Amino acid sequence: MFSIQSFIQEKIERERGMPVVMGILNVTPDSFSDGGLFVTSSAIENQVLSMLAGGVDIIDVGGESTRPGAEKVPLSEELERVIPVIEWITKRFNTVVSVDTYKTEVMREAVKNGANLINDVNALQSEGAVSVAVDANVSVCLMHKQGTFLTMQNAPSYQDVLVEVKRFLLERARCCEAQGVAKDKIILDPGFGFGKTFAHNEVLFQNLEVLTSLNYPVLVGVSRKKMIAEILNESSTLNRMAGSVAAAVLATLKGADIVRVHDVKETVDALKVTMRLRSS
Ligand code: 9MG
Repeated sequence: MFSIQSFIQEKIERERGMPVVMGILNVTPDSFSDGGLFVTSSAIENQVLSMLAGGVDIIDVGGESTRPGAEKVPLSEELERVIPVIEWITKRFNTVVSVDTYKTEVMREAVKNGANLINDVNALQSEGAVSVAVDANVSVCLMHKQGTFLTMQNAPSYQDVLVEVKRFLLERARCCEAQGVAKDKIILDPGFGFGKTFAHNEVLFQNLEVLTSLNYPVLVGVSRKKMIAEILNESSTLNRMAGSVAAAVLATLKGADIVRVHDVKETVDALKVTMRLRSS
């Protein structure tokens, strides 16, 4: 059965320290960066083929945008959006598929249809979510966020963001393990932009080593996010590629094992060069 830790280890050994690249496939009409681009089946197919050609390792399929204030999608609609896509990818290609959802029913159907990883921005806190992961024996990504999707960016506040994010992630990992999720199937994720100001994101990123030394793989997702825009003073999401690639490379140098990105080929190329030319 697929274990994310072995998957990462094999890739690192095979490809000179290269991290795992997770490509984002939003099948939503309203995602913050590529909303509406991948809603027809030919657009989805083209995007999957382009990510595979670019060197993607995991395709993360999501049917509901998690950007602040995004409209909630009814369960039936989310299922209709993501399940055929997951089934299509897993039947045709030998690639790992993750499902980006916080809804237990979507997780259950996704793993039945071949998803090997549950990427949950709610860290498996929905009723029954941990049981789905345990019963299907799949890997999970536990992400930190403060507050609800609707209000999380209103006034995020922490005494010490690094300490609180670290504590939350370790608590969730231990809680999942106590219920039967194997340790080698858990990924931690600080959740950049989820209930965090620019300053909070900056502290987390600058101190990423605190999280990457916890003995769990760490996923970093900053691709095209507002924190990149704020540094670049760039409002268009499509002009954030170079900044996003730089952040993915730096995250990897700070020990991140997985980077979640929109621009797969550009990120893979930058990582290949970095890994080949770095001193050790
Ligand atoms: C779905 N999604 C959006 N941003 C994300 C991030 O930073 N990490 C993970 N795991 N998922 C995300």
